[in-house]
Amino acid sequence: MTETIFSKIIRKEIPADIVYEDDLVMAFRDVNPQAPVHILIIPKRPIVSMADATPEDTELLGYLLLTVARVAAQEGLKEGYRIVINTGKDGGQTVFHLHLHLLGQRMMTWPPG
Ligand code: IU
Repeated sequence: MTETIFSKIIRKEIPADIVYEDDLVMAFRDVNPQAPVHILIIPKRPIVSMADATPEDTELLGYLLLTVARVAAQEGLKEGYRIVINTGKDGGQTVFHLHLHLLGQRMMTWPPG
C-alpha cells in the first residue's frame, strides 16, 4: 500500500496528540474534531480499508474495537459514544490507512450524513 500521513504519525515523524499506544495499535486525537471527543484508533500494521481486510486481520480487528472501548472508558464517555469506520470513496474515507473514529461527549444524530 502507499504510505499515508498515519504511517508518519506511527513513526512519530509528525506530532499527534496520542492518547493510547501499544505494539499493535495507536489512538490519537483527530486534528479536525467533529465532537468534543474525537479520537482515531489505527492498527500499526497498515490495512488500506475495511474492504481490504482479510481473515488474517480478524484478531487485529477485534483488538481495535476493544481498544476503542478502552479509550472511551479512559475518556470518561459514560453516556455512550459512536464508532465510525468510513470505507472507500462513497463511505467518505479520505485517509487510506484503516481507522476507527471514536466520537463522544455530545448527542449523536441518525442517520449520519
Ligand atoms: P476519514 O474517515 O478517512 O474521512 O477520516 C480521516 C480523518 O483523519 C479525518 O477526520 C481527519 O480530520 C483526520 N486527520 C488527522 O487527524 N490528522 C491528519 O493529519 C489528517 C487527517 I491528513
